[in-house]
Amino acid sequence: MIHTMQDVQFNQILPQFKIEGTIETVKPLGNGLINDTYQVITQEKDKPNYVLQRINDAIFTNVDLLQHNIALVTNHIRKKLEKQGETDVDRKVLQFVETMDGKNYFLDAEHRYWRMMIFIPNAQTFETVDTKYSYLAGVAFGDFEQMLTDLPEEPGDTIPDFHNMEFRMKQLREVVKADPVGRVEGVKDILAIFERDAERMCQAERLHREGKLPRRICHCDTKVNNMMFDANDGHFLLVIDLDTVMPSLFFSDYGDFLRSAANTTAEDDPNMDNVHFNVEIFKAFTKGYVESAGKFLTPLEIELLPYAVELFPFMQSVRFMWDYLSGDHYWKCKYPTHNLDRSRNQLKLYEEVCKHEQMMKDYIATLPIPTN
Ligand code: GN1
Ligand code: MG
Repeated sequence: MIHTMQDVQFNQILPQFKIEGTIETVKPLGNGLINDTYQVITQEKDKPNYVLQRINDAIFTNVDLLQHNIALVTNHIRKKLEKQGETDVDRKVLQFVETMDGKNYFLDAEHRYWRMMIFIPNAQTFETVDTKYSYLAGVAFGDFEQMLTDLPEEPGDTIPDFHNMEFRMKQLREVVKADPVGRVEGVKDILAIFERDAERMCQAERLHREGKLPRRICHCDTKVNNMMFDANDGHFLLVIDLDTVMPSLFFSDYGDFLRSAANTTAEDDPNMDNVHFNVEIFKAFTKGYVESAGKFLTPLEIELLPYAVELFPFMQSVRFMWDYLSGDHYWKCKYPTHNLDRSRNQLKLYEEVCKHEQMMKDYIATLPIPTN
């Protein structure tokens, strides 16, 4: 039985949750860069396994709001699925486990926040997708957004200004000015590219201020590995990692998915020759997304889809650079220039995507826009 890992005393945390069954093992799970995630396996075949997560409260500073949002979203989706007569509800929406005192997270003596959910059996995630899964992901994220269009209350901002490009530039400029770890001199070439394109990349916020672009409830972390598919026949099951579900400009989900899925390599590959834009993945995802989200997107939002594909690698490059210049406090790094490599990689992807702007526009123009 494993009851300690690094400095974590699992035997003090696990009994705080209303778990069924006898715990057999606890082991690390997944590739999240923000929270620490563990799988909790029970002995009995007829009892569920669980996912235990330590919430990174340096990033999600209001854990109460975070968990409130997630409960709001999962309860809403569950109700919808039940109403639609869905038979596999437990594998189509996350279910959180209450603590002994009826809360949806536990604060331990060392001031660490924990939450627990039921492990979804017979399901899998992918780090890369082919065109078939890309299409399914497009439909799925559009449907996910659609389900959230009538939430009974608006979720709060778990990370204010999360996908706000103006804010990300401001953050970057502040750290460039302060240069706390003396890294600015070495990245002047990249900073010049950011400044060259900043205004164009900030157009979404301007359009929002002018009342032309609405804020919608988005997932805001639509990386490929945040979706689960059935392990047997591959059908789509659910969207996971709901920490950043909040009001945002719609680009968030569309653009961020392609940022990870349509990169021909991993976001931290240090060899820039490997970074290209996968046009087939773009087409498949866009087709699926427009088929589902096209029901509620405005003509301007559809017109701006190619901009969204450019925006997300650009924004991610700025964010990785900000963390590199700050001294690497935000993302887990495996070596000293890890964030710098990530930033360069995302900038290369941005430049590759920009070369395909006309192709993206032409392709989107061929897609039928569904009516509600
Ligand atoms: C973080 O939690 P994770 O690893 O799915 C980040 C995303 C970035 C991503 C880059 C809350 O996502 O915004 O796109 O890393 N999440 C947060 O890999 O900052
Ligand atoms: Mg994640």
